[in-house]
Amino acid sequence: MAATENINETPFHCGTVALLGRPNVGKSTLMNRLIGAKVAIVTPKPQTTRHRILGIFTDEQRQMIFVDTPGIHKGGMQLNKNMVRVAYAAAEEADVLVIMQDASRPMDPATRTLIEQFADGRLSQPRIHVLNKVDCIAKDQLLPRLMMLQRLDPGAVAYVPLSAKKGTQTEALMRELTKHLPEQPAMYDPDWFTDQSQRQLAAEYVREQVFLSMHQEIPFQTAVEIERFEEHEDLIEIDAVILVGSERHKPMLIGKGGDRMKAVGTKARLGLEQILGCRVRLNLWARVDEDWFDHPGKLMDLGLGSDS
Ligand SMILES: Nc1nc2c(ncn2[C@@H]2O[C@H](COP(=O)(O)OP(=O)(O)OP(=O)(O)O)[C@@H](O)[C@H]2O)c(=O)[nH]1
Ligand SMILES: [Mg+2]
Repeated sequence: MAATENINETPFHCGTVALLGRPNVGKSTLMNRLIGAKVAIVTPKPQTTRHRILGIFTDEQRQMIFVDTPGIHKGGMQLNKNMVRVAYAAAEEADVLVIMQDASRPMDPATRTLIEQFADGRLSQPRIHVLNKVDCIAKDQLLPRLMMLQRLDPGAVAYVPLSAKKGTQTEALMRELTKHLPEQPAMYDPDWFTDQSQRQLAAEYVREQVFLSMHQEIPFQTAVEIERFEEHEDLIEIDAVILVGSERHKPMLIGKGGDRMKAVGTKARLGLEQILGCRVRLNLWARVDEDWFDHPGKLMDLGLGSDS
C-alpha cells in the first residue's frame, strides 16, 4: 500500500454552535449571513426569534450546525419564560458557545450579567464572544470594548468584532469556530440548510411582516398559524391565520380597508417565493385569541413550548 494514500485527507469536523445573547444583538442576522440563506426572520424589534432554529453550513471540511436562539431577557408571560428556557437548553447541548453583544450600545447591566453567567464556567464548552454591529461604531471605541470583554470573561477562546449585516470579519469567526468543532462525520445531508419545514418558514415570514408593520406592544402579542399548506404543480397555496392577543388589536392589524393586512401578505409572499423557489398564493386572516402568549397548552400547539 502506498504510504501517501491518506496524506491529503484532512479530518472532517462537525458540531453545533449556539448563538446566544440579549434580544436584538443580531443573532439571527449572523446565522443567515453565515449559512447564506434567510432561515431566521430579522426585525429591529427585540424578541423576534421565539424558538430554536437550526441553520446548517457544510463544505468539504466541516459542517457547522448553528442554533439560533431567542434573546435572553426577563418577562412575566409564559412565552417569555419558554423563550429563555429554550436559549439556555441550546447552550447546554452545543459544542461551542457564541455569546453576542451589540457594540453600538453601551455595555448595560443585563449584558454584563449574562456574560458573567457564562464566564463562571458552569458550562464547559469553548466560548467565543462576538461584538456585533461594529459598522456602527468609531474605530477607537473598539479596543476598550474588547478589553472590557476580556476582563469579564478571560477564559473565552476568542473575541471577534464583526458586522453580521455587512458581512465583515465573519470569515474570522468561521475560522475560529472550525478549531473547536469535534472531529466527526456530518450529521445532516450537505444539501440541507435548516431543520424548519416549509410550513414553519411560511409562518415565520408572515410574522416577520407583522412585526415590521405594527408598533409598540402589538407585535409581541401576535402569532401565526398555518391552517393549509398545499403544493400544486406550479404553486404553493397557504392559508395563514394571524392571532392577536386582544379584540382592540384586530382592526389595527387589518388597517384601513384592509390595507395593512394586504401589505403584510404581499411582502411575506414575495419573501416566501424567493426562499421556496416557486410561486406562492398566500391567504391571510386575523383572529383574536385572548392571552395566547400566557397559556402553556396554546404555546405548545404553536410550537412555542419550553422545548421548542
Ligand atoms: N448596523 C447593524 N445592524 C445589525 C447588524 N446585525 C443585525 N443588525 C440589526 O439589528 C436588528 C436585530 O437583528 P436580529 O438579527 O433580529 O437580532 P436577534 O439577536 O436575532 O434578535 P432577537 O431574535 O429579538 O433575539 C435588525 O434590525 C438587524 O438588521 C450589524 O452588524 N450592523
Ligand atoms: Mg433572532
